[in-house]
Amino acid sequence: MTDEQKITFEAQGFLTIPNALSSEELRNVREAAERAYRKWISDPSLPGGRGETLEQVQCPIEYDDVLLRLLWHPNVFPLVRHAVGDDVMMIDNDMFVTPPNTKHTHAHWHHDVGMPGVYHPMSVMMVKVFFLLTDVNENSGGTAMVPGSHRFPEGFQFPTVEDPRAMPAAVQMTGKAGAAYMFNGRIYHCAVKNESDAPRKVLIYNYGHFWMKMWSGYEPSAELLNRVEQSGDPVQMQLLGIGDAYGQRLAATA
Ligand SMILES: O=C(O)CCC(=O)C(=O)O
Repeated sequence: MTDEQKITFEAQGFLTIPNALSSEELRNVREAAERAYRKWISDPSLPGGRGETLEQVQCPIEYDDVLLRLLWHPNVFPLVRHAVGDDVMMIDNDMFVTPPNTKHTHAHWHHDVGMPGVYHPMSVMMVKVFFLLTDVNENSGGTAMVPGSHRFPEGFQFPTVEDPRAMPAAVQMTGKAGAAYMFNGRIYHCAVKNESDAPRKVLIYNYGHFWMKMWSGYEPSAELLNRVEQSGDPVQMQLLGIGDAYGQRLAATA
């Protein structure tokens, strides 16, 4: 992380990474995402959410290694590792497709992190990365955040707003396909409704500490674990949860 990125992430609670993917990578990732989506849509037994305001393809890393490899993408993962620490692990991963012209948001204002027993304002428990697969402007159903809210005191009362856009001081995340952004899971955030005529497509990778449990339903399959174990790669193995709960951390050279 550059000094500017460190200060920005600490102060705002989020960081944008324009051009995280090269145009060739973006093309490959989009094709892989489309294949995964087609498979998922044709088989209702595959896990995820099939709602009017959101199609949520659960565990895209199980569908294609192109989607798996984004977990440790060299333009993004080092920033996540810096923010979370050397004991970083995947907590969940999703592909979100927000249909065009949604009637309301699929995610109102919330924090991702709120477990009791930890003073969250000073902690970085989770960091979530969004890779944009489509261009996202103010009207296309993107994430909004209150800058700095990851450090607001426990119990801070945000106003209740009917339309997510009415939250005072919020900023709307926009960007070109191929861009990424990452945020501290405690930041107050939401999605706005998609008022555009095009679907909004993102890949989401959520990271936490190795001693945490993965979100239920996101534990890697035996087949994937076996493959990653065979690779012998310490980063891949740790990200998928292979190791001792309280001793596992990446070496400086990994
Ligand atoms: O779709 C979005 O931009 C927001 C998603 C969200 O709220 C979350 O991942 O916790």
